[in-house]
Amino acid sequence: MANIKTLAEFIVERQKDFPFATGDLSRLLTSIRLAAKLVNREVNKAGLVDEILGETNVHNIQGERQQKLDVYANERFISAMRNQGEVCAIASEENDDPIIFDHPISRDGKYVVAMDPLDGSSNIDVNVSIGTIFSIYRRLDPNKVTLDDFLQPGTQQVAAGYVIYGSSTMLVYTTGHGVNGFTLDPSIGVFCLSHADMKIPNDGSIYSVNEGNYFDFPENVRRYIDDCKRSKLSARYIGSLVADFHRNLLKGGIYMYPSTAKAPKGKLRLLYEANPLAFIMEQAGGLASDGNQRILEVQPTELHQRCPLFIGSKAMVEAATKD
Ligand code: P6P
Repeated sequence: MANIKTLAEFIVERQKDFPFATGDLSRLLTSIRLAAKLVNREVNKAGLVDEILGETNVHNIQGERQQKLDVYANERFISAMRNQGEVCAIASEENDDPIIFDHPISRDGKYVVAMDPLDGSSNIDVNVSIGTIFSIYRRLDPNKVTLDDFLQPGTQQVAAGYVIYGSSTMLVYTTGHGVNGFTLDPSIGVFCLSHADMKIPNDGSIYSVNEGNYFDFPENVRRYIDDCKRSKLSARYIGSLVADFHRNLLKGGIYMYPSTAKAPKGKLRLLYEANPLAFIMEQAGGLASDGNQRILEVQPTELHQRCPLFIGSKAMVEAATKD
């Protein structure tokens, strides 16, 4: 077999990037890897197994009916990290409040994680790619976990990544030393390095935005979208953030979710959508802005706060966010 590097080998090899690494972050990434494989298995057969498909009668804080696969994914990632011991608390899109572990193995964990366990889940039933997004911080106080652990600006992230469950399943992450992508080989259940040191092209010919909201957008955004059309760029909007983000990362492009009248703060969540993807995007040479400032410098005030998002190729984000 060609010289395949597995995610496990890569994590150990890169541990050397951290002179004082004790292996804790490596072990944390291993628990995420395990949960991703379990979720991948259920996502891939969701069409066949009706107890996974369809909706529960439970609504999450977003007021959205929870899809059963959302609940399954949430539980898988929470239990994998609880049992692994490096994480002391998790903030999830699916839970109103942070989950603080009291488990002897994990209550002393030195990291906290913010995650969207299954973004784009309304696409599950129509077989469109969906994804998990995660953001990792060091806890602030070894003796207690508070909301402040989760309200650190994105610049304080230790690592961030996403899993995309699509035609193939990939795990893409950064620890601040570049971005690397791993593709799951289902025949052996192993993530293998397939996209080393990912970099987004400085400019691109794809723009992703829900143009149904066009007349609601700020005037400068409408002007930018008009310019994209005049320049004959390609409009690609899947309705699944991770899928649009991943394609733009590989090919160049911009994803926009501006503020609208209905959503003055935009729709996307700062802690577990915008921040982790902004960390990855900047590490890949792109930009991420809320229209006024760098996403990573926004000071969070609430767990589930929303923010407008302009993310992708540097030249495109600069053009889209200039007044
Ligand atoms: P709209 C999915 O609900 C999501 O959070 C992202 O994955 C996606 O890009 C966006 O919302 C779609 O929102 O309002 O355009 O349908």
